[in-house]
Amino acid sequence: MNYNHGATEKKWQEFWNNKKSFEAKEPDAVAVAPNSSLGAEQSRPKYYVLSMFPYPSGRIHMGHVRNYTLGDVVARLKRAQGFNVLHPMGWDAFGLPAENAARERGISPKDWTYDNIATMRGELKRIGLSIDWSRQFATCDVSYYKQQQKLFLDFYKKGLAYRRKSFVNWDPVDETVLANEQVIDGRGWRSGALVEKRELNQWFFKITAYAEDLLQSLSTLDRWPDKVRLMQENWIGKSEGARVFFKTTHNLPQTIEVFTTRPDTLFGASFIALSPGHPITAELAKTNQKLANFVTECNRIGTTAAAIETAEKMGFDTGLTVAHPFIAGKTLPIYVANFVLMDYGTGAIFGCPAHDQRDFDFATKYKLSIIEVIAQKDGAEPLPYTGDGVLKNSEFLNGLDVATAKKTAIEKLKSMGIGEGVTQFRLRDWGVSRQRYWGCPIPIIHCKTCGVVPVPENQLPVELPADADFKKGGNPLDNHPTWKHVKCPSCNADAQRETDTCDTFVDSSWYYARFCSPKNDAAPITKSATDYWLPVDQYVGGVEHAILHLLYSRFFTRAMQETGHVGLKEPFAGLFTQGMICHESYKDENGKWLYPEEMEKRPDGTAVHVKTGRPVTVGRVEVMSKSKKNVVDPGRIIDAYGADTARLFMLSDSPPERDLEWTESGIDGAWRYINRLWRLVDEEPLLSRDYSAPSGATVTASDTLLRKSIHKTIAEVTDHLQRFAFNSAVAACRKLTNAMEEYASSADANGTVYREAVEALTRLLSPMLPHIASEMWEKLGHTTALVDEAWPTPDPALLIDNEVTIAVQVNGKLRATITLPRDCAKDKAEEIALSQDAVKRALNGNAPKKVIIVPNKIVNVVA
Ligand code: ANZ
Ligand code: ZN
Repeated sequence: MNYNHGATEKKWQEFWNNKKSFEAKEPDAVAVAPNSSLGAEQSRPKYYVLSMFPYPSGRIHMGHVRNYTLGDVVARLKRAQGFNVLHPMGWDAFGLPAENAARERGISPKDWTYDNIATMRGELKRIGLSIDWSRQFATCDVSYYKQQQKLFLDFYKKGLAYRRKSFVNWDPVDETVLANEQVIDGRGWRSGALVEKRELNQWFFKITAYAEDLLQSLSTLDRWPDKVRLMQENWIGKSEGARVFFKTTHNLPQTIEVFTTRPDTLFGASFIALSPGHPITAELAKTNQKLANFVTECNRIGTTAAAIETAEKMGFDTGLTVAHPFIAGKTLPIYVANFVLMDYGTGAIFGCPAHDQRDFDFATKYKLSIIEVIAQKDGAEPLPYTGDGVLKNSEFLNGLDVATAKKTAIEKLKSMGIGEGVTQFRLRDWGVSRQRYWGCPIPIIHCKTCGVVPVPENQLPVELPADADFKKGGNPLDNHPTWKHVKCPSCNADAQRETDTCDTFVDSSWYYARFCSPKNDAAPITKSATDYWLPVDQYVGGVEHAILHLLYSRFFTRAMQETGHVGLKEPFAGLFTQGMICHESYKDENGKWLYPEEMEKRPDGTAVHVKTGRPVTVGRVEVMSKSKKNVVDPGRIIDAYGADTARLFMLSDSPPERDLEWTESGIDGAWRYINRLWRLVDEEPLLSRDYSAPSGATVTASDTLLRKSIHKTIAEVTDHLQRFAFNSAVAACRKLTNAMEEYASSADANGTVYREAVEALTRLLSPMLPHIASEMWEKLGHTTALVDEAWPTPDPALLIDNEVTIAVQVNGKLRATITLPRDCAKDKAEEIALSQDAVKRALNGNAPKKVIIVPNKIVNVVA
C-alpha cells in the first residue's frame, strides 16, 4: 500500500500545533517540559536558528521552501541534540509592491499585505516547519514599527541618526530616493529606470562611525562563508593613503585638497582633477559658462561609481594651475573630470599617468606629460606600470621601494605642513529616507522656530493614515490633506510631520532581536531575552543579502548596543547561504514562455504543448523566475507528493550551498524512497518476530554486519548534518536502507536487529522528513512522540572495524591476503600467514629464514 502523505502530514502538523511542540521559552519562564525526555529548558544550552524572513509577495516559491527546509533541519537536529531551540518566523512586510497594488487595483496596502501573509502562512505551515508561530509578527504591525520609531529616536539622540542635505539617487519611475546599494549599473534596482541626481534633505544612519570595527570584526565571524566576508570587506573598502594640499597659483581658492593612495608618485604628477560636484568647480562655473555646461553634461550620467566607470573619460581645462608641492616653480593644470567622484576621498585627485590606467588614458587624450617615477624591477612592461619597483626621478625618494617611499613622502608632507597620512573608507552613511507611504514613518516634527523636534515617546506610534490617496504621483503621506499637520511638541505652534518613511532595510535590521521578546510593548527589546538568545547561532538565507542586509544588521546591533538595548555587537554567529533553484525553460513556436505543466516530453526527447500538441523548444536550465515561467508551484508538489518528498528532493539532490536543478525525475525518485521507507515498517514481518535482545549465542555474522552499519550511519549522518552536508546525510541513510532490505530478505534475519535498524533510521531521518518519521515511529509501537526523542548516539564499540585484511609477501612478492583480528598477536599472525596454500607453495616445503610482521599492515616472509 502506498504511503498516505496527505492524511499523515496533516495529522502530525496538528499534533505539533496542539502540543505547542516548538514554542520556545526562556529558562526563567518555564518549569519542566512535560512529557519530554529532552529535559527542562534550564538545563539545555540555547540555540537560535533563523531563516531570513520572507517578503509577503503573494505566494511561497521553491526558493522559500529550500531556505526554510534547511533551517528546519538544523532546528530539529539541535532540538533533538538537547538544545533549547528558538526558531521563529515573521514577515518583512513594508515595501513598494503593496503601494503598486493599491495604485493599480485599488486595494489598501494594508489589506493586500495581510491577505498575502495569511495565504503564505498557510503554505509555509504545509512544509511542516518546526516554527514557534506564537512569536510571529510582520514589520508593518503597528506594534513593531512603534518600537522601531523608539529605536530611531534613541539613535537620533546619540547622533547615530542625522539629517543633512545631500545629492541623492532619484528613481524617476518609482519616484523615490535610492540608497547607493540599490542602484545597479546606474539603474534603480526595482524599476530598472536610469537614476538621476537630486539634492534633498535626507535622514542618514551613521554607519561610517563603525567602519573600522565592521571591518576588523569580520575576522571573528569564523562561521561565515569566506566569500561573504570578502564582499563585506570590499564594500567597506578601506584605503590607506594621504591628503595633500596643493596651493593654487591664482587668487581663487587657496588650496585644493586631494586624497591619494600613492603619495610615492607625487613626482610623476602631471595634473589635478576636481569632481564636477566639487565646491570649487561650482564657484568657478559661476563665471565660466562653458564649465557650467560641462558640469550639466556630467550630471546626466548619474552619480554612481558604476555609471561613472563605464562612461567615457571627459575633462575640462579650467586654465588655472596649482604649485607642485616638492618641485619649486613647477605648476600643474587644474581640470574638472567626470571620473572623479564627489563622495569619495576629497572629491579631487592628482593624476600620475605613468602609473595609473585612468590617468594614463586621460593624459593621452589631453596631451599631458607622462613622467615615469617607478623603475620596474625586471623587464619593461608598457606604461602605465602599477606594480612594485624602485623610485626614480623623485629627488629625496629615489632608490626607495614603493612602501617606504609612501611613508617618506607622507613624513615630508607633514613636516612641510601640506599633508598627512589618512585612512579612507568607501562605505558611506546609510540614507534611510524614502518618499513612500508603506513604510515606518520617521518620528520627527519640523517646526519653523524649533527646527527638528523628535516626537515625544508617549505620543508614539506615529501611525500611517488609513485613507491615503495612491492615484496621484509622489509621496502619499505628503499629499495627505491632514496627516502631516500637527502642533510642535515643544512650542505648540503649527508644525509639520516628517513625511519620509524608513527604507525597508531598516525593518529587517533588528527583527532577529525582536523575536526574542515580540510582545514587549514597553520597549523594542527585552534585554534579558536578547542576553539569553542572541547571537543567532545559525542564520540561513540567500547570498543576494551578503552585503546590504547583513551589513545593516551588523550596524544596527552596534547602534542598539550603544543605546543600551542589547549587550553584543555581532548578531549572527553562523551564516549559511544557500544556492538558487533552477529549472529548464520552455518556449512555444511563437517564442512565448510556457509553464512546465503546459508541456509534455516525448520518449524520443522532443517536447510538445499539452493542449495543442505543437512543438515546444526546451531551453537552458536557469534560475526559476516568474518572467520565464520556469517555476514549479510548491503547493502543487505538496498536493501530489507531500512535503516530505519535496523536502527530501531539495536536501538530497545537491549540496545546499550550490544551485539545485528541479526535475520531475528527481521528485519521482524522492517519492519512491518515501514509499520504500514506509514499507520498512508497514509490510515487514520481521518486526513482529522474536523481540528479545540479541544474545551472544544467536548473533550471526550478518547481524553484526548490519549493527555495524547502523552505528556507522548514526555517526556519519550526525556529522554530515552538523556540517550542512545534507545530501551526504541522505546518501548515508539510503545506504543503510539498502543494507536493511538485504538483511531482511535473508532466512535467519533477527527481528531485534532489524528493529534496531529501523528505529535508528527513523530517528536519523526525522529532521529531514519529520512527518513520515513520526508516523513510522508510531507504527513501531512507540507511545512517545518522535519529536521529543533525543538524538541517537553510536555505540563506540561498533564503530571500530575489528578486522583487518593484510598482504602476505614471500621474498617481496604478494602471495596471499589474510583477514586477521585487529592488533592480532604476532605469533598468531605468523601461523595464519604460513598456513596459506600459496605461501606454502612459495616456500617449497622449507621453513622460512625470517618472518617480519608489521601489525595490521603486512606480513613479510623471507625464504
Ligand atoms: C594619485 C595616484 C597615482 C593614484 C597613481 C593612483 C595611482 P582606492 O584604492 O579605491 O582608495 N581617487 C581618489 N579620490 C577619488 C575620487 N573622489 N574619485 C575618483 N578617483 C579618486 O583609490 C584611491 C585612488 O583613486 C587615489 O590614488 C586617487 O588616485 C583616486 F599612480 O592618487 B591616486
Ligand atoms: Zn516649535
